[in-house]
Amino acid sequence: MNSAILITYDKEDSINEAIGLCEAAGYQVVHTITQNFLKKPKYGISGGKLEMLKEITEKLRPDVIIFDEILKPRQNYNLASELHREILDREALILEIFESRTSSSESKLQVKLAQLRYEKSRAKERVRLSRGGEQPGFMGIGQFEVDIYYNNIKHRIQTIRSKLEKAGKQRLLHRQARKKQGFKTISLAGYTSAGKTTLFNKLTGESKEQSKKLFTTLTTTTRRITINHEPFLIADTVGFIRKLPAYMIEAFKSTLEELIYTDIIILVIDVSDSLSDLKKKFASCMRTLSDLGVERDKIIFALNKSDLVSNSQVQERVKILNLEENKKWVVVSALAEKNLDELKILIKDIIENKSSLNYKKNITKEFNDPYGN
Ligand SMILES: Nc1nc2c(ncn2[C@@H]2O[C@H](COP(=O)(O)OP(=O)(O)OP(=O)(O)O)[C@@H](O)[C@H]2O)c(=O)[nH]1
Ligand SMILES: [Mg+2]
Repeated sequence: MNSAILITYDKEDSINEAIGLCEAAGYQVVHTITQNFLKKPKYGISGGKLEMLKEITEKLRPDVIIFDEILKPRQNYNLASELHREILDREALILEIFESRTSSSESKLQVKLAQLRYEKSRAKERVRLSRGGEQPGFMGIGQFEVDIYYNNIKHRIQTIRSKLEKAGKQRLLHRQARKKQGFKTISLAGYTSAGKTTLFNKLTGESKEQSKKLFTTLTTTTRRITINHEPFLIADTVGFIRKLPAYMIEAFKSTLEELIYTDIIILVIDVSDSLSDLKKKFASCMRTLSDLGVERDKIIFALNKSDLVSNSQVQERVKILNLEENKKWVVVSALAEKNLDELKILIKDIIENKSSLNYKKNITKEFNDPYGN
């Protein structure tokens, strides 16, 4: 396993999530440095922290340094020149995880698209750095080559887009066929590691990989289940994460699009999270769903991992998430198979009385993501 020094925010939730991401990408974190502001212009971190980081890097000799924020090419370059190590920012790290996890040809294309867009957004500035002979690998290239490099990325993006469009059309045909056959569809959505696949397995009797690692699932799987003698199709999807730039969500759009057309979305929420994490993750999920254009009233909230918290803690969380006025939530434990029947009853009720219920809309407004994502 490769080793990494991690730089992240000075908060327990951030530290845990960042370590989770590092491990998911196959890095062992040998040291963590925290700071409450990571957007300083020159290095992201302060000069004092940089000195400390230099010393520790000398001593521990990690393979990479992981910076849990999005770095500009200039900042990345500045850090790399001081530390003589490869620097991975949050986006690059997530891309590495995605890359190692893809299995279907569609998800490979999606990840490639995200990588190219990452590359494209940095291409111009990287080339500008190279003008001063500063950026290794771009030394001494002229405007002509710069244009070729940039256009090449653009061209590859175009090619992948059209392939993905084709895959999207294929999905459309599948959807239409399912509709014709009279299947109602259910999709599981939620923050990464909330327990979507565990719930999927329990509802379908499957044994798809579930794990503590973030982003275990990248490919959508659909299975048939029966609820009260009625057949449904249920799909597991890629998890959400905060501070994901729009283009990455867009890269996964054809997969996530299923969420727009599905009859019911079960938004899986990990109730065992700390309150601040719970709120942030919830806001981030609601934002992503609303960005995708999902109708608010087809969401069921499944408060999962209830085996890890007390009843009163669950109630507190229901209040905090403002779910009380909304009748469409259920407390479950996928692992302990608790209340899964209640979940099924809720699904059935909604399908049967879809129009007769009146739900509160615009929950996203009350939960603005502090990171602006
Ligand atoms: N205690 C407890 N653990 C759970 C429960 N549901 C899931 N887990 C655990 O949470 C971890 C993540 O579960 P997954 O089902 O892989 O989560 P996911 O939402 O599919 O995650 P990604 O595919 O990475 O987005 C695993 O270690 C599960 O065993 C639950 O109800 N209770
Ligand atoms: Mg999963």
